[in-house]
Amino acid sequence: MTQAKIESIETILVDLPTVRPHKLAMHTISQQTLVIIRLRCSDGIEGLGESTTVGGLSYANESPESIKTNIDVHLAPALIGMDASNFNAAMQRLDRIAKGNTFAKSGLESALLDAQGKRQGVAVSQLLGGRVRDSLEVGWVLASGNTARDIAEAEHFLDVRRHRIFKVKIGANPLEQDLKHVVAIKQALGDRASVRVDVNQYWDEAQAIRGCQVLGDNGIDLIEQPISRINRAGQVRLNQRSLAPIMADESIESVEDAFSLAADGAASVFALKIAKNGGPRAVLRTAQIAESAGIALYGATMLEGAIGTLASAHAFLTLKKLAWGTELFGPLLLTEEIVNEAPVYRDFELHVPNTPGLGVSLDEERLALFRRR
Ligand code: MUC
Ligand code: MG
Repeated sequence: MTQAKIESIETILVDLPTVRPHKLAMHTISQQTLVIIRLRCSDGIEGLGESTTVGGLSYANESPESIKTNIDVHLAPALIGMDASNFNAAMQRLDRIAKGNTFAKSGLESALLDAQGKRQGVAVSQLLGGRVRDSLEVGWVLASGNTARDIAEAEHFLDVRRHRIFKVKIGANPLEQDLKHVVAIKQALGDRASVRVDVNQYWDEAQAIRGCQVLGDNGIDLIEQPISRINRAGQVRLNQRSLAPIMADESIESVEDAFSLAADGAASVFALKIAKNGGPRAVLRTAQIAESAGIALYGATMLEGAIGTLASAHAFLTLKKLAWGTELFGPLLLTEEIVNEAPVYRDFELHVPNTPGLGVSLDEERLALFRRR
């Protein structure tokens, strides 16, 4: 077999409406911008990847536009001409020429994996060592900002067997108001659902001490990123005193962050995101650190569309244990699809294709309709 080289890399911004405004502490999403990557190889094979973030620049230090520019100007030129099947050489070159930029790197690594899977006729999960399951439990994020509406949304998803894990977005409102909101949702759903919260770093330590106490006493199962990622000592203290487990999300911006959080004892659960680690292979390094440290795992999202969601899913399928399930619901938050094979959600789970690559292809007409000009 002659060696396939990376011939060209195209990045495409796609703006898609959401099914309802999605209110996070720092930003309300009513339109999500996907960053789609199309990597063409000299053997005619095309790999797809996605480098999507949320909330412009309000969530992380890469925006859709900076991701596109950094790939177009810096990362793609460094990859052109390289062996398309050598993930190690390609990703090590990117790490040499670019600090951080894990979102951009994640989409490129995903595209290389998709292309190689198609080339070999195997699923990306196979390239990652093999899947140990075919589907993943998927939770939903309640973020309408209204208690009655959140409860109605959760009841509906329980009825139609789509979700039974609900993560409530809080942090923007006064503490007592947010706590009342979450406790009311938990009381309405009772034992039929797992209710969790994501504070997106919006509490200070004093608020978090009270917040974690009330939430733990009221049956909330998991508390995600209650305080700033910068306050490591505070995270360690909260992790020691909170009844409900503390999950690190924003605290993990790299595999190295995962190691130091584990070493410090700053969280008992890690949110795994391909975008925060630099790709499906990179996120598995963070998972291995967690496994070695006895830290439990959750398959998290940056609200990617089908491509990024499946890239994450193929990695999560290979893990020994995913104790907290996943939140790979991104495609369900969007009103439009730009792929030919919409991800399959059934009986609380995402069913992941076992076809070559990621198992997804672009619908060129719909892409043309929604791509940014
Ligand atoms: C986050 O902080 O978890 C993931 C799901 C969601 O609703 O927001 C994102 C970001
Ligand atoms: Mg989070």
